[in-house]
Amino acid sequence: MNETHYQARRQKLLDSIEEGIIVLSSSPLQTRSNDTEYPYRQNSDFYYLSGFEEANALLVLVKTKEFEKTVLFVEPNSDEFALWNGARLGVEGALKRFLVDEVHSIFEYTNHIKEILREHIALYFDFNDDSNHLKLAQKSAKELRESRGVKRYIRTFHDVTHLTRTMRLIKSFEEIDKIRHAISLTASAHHEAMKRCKNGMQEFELQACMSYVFLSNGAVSEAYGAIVAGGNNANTLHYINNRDVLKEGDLVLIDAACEWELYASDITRTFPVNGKFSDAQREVYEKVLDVQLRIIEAMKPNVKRDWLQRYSEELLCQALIDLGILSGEVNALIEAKAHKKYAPHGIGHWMGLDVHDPCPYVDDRGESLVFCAGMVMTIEPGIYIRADDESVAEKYRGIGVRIEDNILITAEGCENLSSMIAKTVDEIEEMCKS
Ligand SMILES: [Mn+2]
Repeated sequence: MNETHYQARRQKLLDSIEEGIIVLSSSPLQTRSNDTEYPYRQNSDFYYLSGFEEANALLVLVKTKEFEKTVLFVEPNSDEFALWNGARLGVEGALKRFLVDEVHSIFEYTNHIKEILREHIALYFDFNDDSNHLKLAQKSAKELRESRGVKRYIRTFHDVTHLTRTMRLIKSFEEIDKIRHAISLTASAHHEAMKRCKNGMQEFELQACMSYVFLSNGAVSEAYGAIVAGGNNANTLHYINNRDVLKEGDLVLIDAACEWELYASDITRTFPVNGKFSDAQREVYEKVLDVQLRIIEAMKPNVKRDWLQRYSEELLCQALIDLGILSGEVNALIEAKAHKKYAPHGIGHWMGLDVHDPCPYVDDRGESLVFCAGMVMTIEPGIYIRADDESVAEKYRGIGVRIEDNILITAEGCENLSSMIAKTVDEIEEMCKS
């Protein structure tokens, strides 16, 4: 991705508004303990429009009927900071690198913002942005309203993320390349876990062997906290403790993936700790797999996301009936939400710069969006049967299965970007053996 990509995105954003000021902040640094911080991760919307990974920065876009302007505020370089942390890009460096009209020190923002806002009537920002920079912009807008001689002042606040996240729905080739790269490392990591897994290992040992694959291949971070859930732990949907023993005869569910240049992957595989599915495990597994394959097959342009969710619930409900876990008629069971006990979560989510990409699911009228080429969605059906659920045949108790892939909608249909990861019973047992 080069600077012209980011410039084109800013232009597209400006083209979508009539006039006004857009303010977007970088992520704040997050304290981990005392004076140490979590590794820094840029705000996805800010990054999408700027390509800038440093903290304490601000992007301001100006649009009037007569002209447009992009201003970046960055933290200036200092010898003191460089000594401890390495050099920042600084004002000159940022001006050289980015295709923006002006770059100023963030410390001059206070002086600039009032001038920038003067005679403008609309302010666009992220309603979740609680930075002091944004608060100052709002305060300046209020002061301008009350100053003498100001004819036009900010009268409307707009949610800029609705615009940026609508743009983020359709991924460019360059973005899809990054997602593909993240997935390729994640594929190796899942295969490594299948190969390494042995009875009696700790869940965190599998997590560690996956982290090794990510880090040793240059990924900076996991895309989210890894779930390595042996046996009944798989029935806790967000199990991230990963501190239990992997037992002979259990399945292990791994939902783990890396981020590559800020783009996520999100993959789940479930496999037997000892490398061989029991009959009951295979029955449940193949039901979930069948549901997943049928949903992916149905994904193509113009299909409504809502319809896909409903279809997945029908398939999961039927699977639960086939297994003898539910009885009755599919529509009535869905109406009564009976399947939610065993399949409680949605079928998938947008994925991109954020693992759960916060792009809209409905249009301005509240109608479900239809799939278009370039959208990326996870497909992750699961069936979860708690060990203490006496309403289910004993052989199924304690089994939790989820299978998750990352699907790109194409002009013709869709492409499973993670199709190289072992998934059928035979492929998984083969991988576990090697
Ligand atoms: Mn997911």
